[in-house]
Amino acid sequence: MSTGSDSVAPAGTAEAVGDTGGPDFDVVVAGAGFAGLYLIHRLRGLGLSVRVYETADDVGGTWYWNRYPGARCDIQSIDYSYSFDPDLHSEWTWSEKYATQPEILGYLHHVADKHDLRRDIQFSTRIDRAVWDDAAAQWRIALSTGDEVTCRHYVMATGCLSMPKAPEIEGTERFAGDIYFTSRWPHEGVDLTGKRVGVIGTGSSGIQSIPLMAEQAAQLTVFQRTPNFSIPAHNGPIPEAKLDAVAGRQADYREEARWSRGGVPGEAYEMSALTVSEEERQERFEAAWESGELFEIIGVFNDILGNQQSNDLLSEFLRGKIRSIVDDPATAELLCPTDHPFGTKRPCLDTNYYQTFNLPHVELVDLRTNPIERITETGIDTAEKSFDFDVIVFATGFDAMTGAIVAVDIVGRDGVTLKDKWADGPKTYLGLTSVGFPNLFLVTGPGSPSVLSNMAVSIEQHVDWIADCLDTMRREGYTTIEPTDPAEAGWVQYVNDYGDITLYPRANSWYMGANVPGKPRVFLPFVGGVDRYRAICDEVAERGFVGFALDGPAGSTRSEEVVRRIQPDVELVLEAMEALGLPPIETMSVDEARAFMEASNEMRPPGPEVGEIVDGTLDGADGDLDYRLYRPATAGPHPIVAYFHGGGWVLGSADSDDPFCRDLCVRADAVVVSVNYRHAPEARFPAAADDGLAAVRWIADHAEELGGIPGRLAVCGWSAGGNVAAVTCQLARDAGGPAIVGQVLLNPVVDCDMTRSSYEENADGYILTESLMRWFWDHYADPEDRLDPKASPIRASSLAGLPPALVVTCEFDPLRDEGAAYVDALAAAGVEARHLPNRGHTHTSLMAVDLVLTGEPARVEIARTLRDFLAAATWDAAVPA
Ligand code: N01
Repeated sequence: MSTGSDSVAPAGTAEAVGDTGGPDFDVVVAGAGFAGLYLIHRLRGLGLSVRVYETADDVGGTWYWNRYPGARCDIQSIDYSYSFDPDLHSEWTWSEKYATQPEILGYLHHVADKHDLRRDIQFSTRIDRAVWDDAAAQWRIALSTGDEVTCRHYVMATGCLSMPKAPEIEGTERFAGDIYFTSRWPHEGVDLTGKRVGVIGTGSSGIQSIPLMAEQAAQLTVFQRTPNFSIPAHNGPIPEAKLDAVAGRQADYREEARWSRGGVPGEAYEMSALTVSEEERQERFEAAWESGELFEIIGVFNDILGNQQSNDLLSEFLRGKIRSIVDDPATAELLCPTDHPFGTKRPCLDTNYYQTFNLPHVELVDLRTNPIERITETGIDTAEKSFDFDVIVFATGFDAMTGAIVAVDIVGRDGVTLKDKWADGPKTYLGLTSVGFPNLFLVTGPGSPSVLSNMAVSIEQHVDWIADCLDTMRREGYTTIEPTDPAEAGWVQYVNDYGDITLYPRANSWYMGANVPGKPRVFLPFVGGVDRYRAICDEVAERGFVGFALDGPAGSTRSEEVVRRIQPDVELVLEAMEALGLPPIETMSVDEARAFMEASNEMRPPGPEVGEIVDGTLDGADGDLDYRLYRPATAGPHPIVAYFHGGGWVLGSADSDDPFCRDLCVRADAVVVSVNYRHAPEARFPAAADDGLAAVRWIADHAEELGGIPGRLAVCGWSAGGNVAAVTCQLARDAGGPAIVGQVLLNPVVDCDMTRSSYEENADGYILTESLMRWFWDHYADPEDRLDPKASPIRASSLAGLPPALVVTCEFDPLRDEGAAYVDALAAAGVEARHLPNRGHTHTSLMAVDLVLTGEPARVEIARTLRDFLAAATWDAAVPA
C-alpha cells in the first residue's frame, strides 16, 4: 500500500476487526466535512485505524466549498454544532444567531486542531472507485493519486448537497466574462464592484447571495425559474432565549435535540391550521414569520406539510408578506410562489432578499414566460431580450443526496455498481446501508432524515450508530454486515409511505430528484422525524441488528425482519392514542364504554358532504330500529347499500360510522342506510343477526320510497357489523329473499375461534385487542351459541349460493386470518369472493376517513366493488337460488 502522502500516519490496527492481517485500514472514509471529522474521532476512540480522503486541500466539506457572499447556516449556530465534545460549547463563541461560512469553517478548523484530526486525513485526494472483494471481505479503494488502499469498512461521508448540478444551459463556454458557481466560489472572493452581474437561480444560495451581490454590482439581473418561499432570518447576536435554554444544561439540551422532530429542541404544536380561529391563525403565522426560524414556520401548525388547505392558508399569508415588501406589484407577483405548497421545496431564510428588488439597479427576469435560450459571448439571450454581463453567477443547485455517492464508482458483490442498483431511485436500509454492498455505510444517506433535519444532529447520530455497530461486530466476532432484501424493501416502502402522506411529492424539488434532468422522481429523505428514526436505528441495533446479515469468525446471523411495517399515519394515530393513556375499553362498564366511544367519535374529521341525511326508523325483528340514510348529491334514484356499523355488538349506533358512511355514499354513488341493530348485553345473540335480516327486508320492501332502485341492494358492514352483514346474507339466502347483489365485509368477525395466528400476533397494541374481542363475545353470546353460524358464519354447513363478496382484512388486526379464511371458504363453495388485504393497517384504520390517508385506496376499492355489484345487478340474477 502507498498512502501517497507523507503527512499521513501509517495504517493502524486493521487486524482489530478482520480475522487476518488483512486490510490497510479498518475504515476508509470519503469526505472531511462535519461527518468525516467526527468519524475520525469516534473510530479512533475505538482503537480502529481510519483514513479519510478529501478532494479539497483542507477540512470543511460543504463549508469549504460554498464561500459565496452571504453563505451562512440557517439552523441556529448553537444547534448547528457538535455535541460530542461538550467543551466546544464554552470554547467556541458564535458571534451570530446564524453563523457565516468563514465562522463555521473556523469552527471546523478548531475541532480538527483540538482533536488532532488532520493526521488521519489525506487531502487533495479523490476516491475514484471502491470495489468490494468478497474473498478477502474488504474494500479496494482506488484514489486519484493512482494509489490503492484496502479497508474492511468504507464510509461515504460526502454530504448531501456537494455535487453541483451541471449548468444545463447552452453556450457557457462562449461567455467572455467571468462565470462563477456559488458552490465553487473562489477562495480569494470576487469583487463585483461596478460590474453587470446576472444570477441564475433563486434557491437558498441565490437568496442568500443576491442582496450582497446587489450591494456591489452596478447592475444585477436575477433569472428566476421558480419563486421560492423565504422568511426573514432576523439575524443578529445569539438570542437570549437560546442562550438561556442551553445555560447550565447543555447535556439535557443536546439530548432534547436528539429526540426532537427535526434535531432542534422545541415543543411541537399539535393543532391543525383548520381548527383555530382566523385571528389565532394569523397571530401564529405572524409570530412564526417574526421568529426567523425555519422549524417555527414549518411547524406553525401540525398539518402544514400534510394538508393542502392548511398549507394554502400559510402560503397566502407569506405571499401577502412579499406583496407588502416589494414596491412594484408586478415584480411582487413574480416573486410569489404559486406552483408548490410551502415547505415542499426547501424554504429559505434571508436578509433583505425581497427588499433587494426595490433597488433601481436590480431586475427580475421570469424564466417561465421568458426562458433563457443561450449564453452568448457577451451575456444571456432570453426569448425576449439579450442581456450583457461582465459576470454570470450560477446558483443552480446540486444533484442532491445521491449525486456525490454515485460519483464514486462503487462496485459491490457480483460486480454490481451502486449507480446501476439505484438507477430507478436509491434503495437503502435505514439510509445507512444497501444490499449487495457489505460493510458500506452512508452518512445521512437517502432514506434517512438528513436534509429535513439539523444536519449536525443527524450526522452525529449516524456516526455514533456506525461506530457502535463496528464496535459490536468486533466484540462479537463478525467481519461483514449487509442488509437483507426484505429488510431493505420494507424500509424503502416505509420511507415512501411516509413521503406519500405529505405534500412533498407535489413539488418539483431536489427532495424529489426533480431538479436534475433524467433523475428518477423519488422522495429521497425520510420524513418521519429525527426522534422516530433514532428510535428505529436504536431498536435495530439493540435487537441484534434486525434486517441485517452478519458473518465472521463468530458464525453467521441473518434477519429478514422488516423493522417497521405499519402505515405511517396509522402509526401516528396509535402514538397519539397511547399518549392519552386511556384505560382499555374492556375495563369499563358498558355504559362507560359507550360514552367513551361517543366522545371519541366527536373528535373525528366529519367526512365528506353528502346530498342529504335522513334519520328514520324501520321494522326490526322485535320492534323499531333507528336508521340513518345517506343520499348522494347526484340525481336519483340510486342503488342501496344496507350498512351495519362496528362496535362488537355492544357499542355503536346508526351514526357511529358516520364519516365512513358518508365516504361510501359519495364514492359508491349509492344510498347508504346505516341500521342501528339491537345491542348486547341488553339484546344478546341472535338479536343482532335477526335484526340484520329484518332490516334488509324492510329496506328492500321500501326501496322506492327511500329513493332507491328496487332490486339493487347490497350489504356492507364493519367488524361486528361485518358479522351481521355476512349472517344476513346467509339468512336471506335460506329464507328465499330479499335479494342481495353483493356483500362487502370489512374486518368482519366470522368465527368465534380466537386461536388463529393473527390473534396471537396482534393480541395487543392495535386498538382492537384480544381481550377486548373476548369482552365483546362475552357480552354477545354464550360459548355454545358462538358456534352457531348466526354468530360464526364461517361455520355454516354450506356457503353456496351466497352473493358475491369482497372481504377486506388488515395486517395488524386480530380478525385478519378469519377474514382471509372466510374468503377461501366462500370461494371453495363456488361463491365469487375476493380478498382485499391491507398492508400496515389495523382493525380501525380504514374507518378513519380524512385521518388515515393511506386507507384511501382501500376505501376507493370498496366503493368501486359495491358499484360493480350494484351495476351488475338485475332482479333475476339477484334472487337467491
Ligand atoms: O440550490 P436549489 P441551492 N435554469 O436547488 C434554479 C442547502 N443550502 O444551492 O426551482 C434556470 O435550491 C432552480 O430553479 P427551479 C439548502 O438545503 C443551505 O440554492 O429548479 N434556473 C432554483 O431556483 C438548499 O435547499 C444554505 O425551477 C435553474 C435554483 O436554480 C440546498 O442547499 C445555503 C436551472 C437552485 O436552487 C440547495 O440550495 C445554501 C436552469 N437550468 C444552500 N437549474 C443554508 O442556508 C436550476 N435553476 C444553510
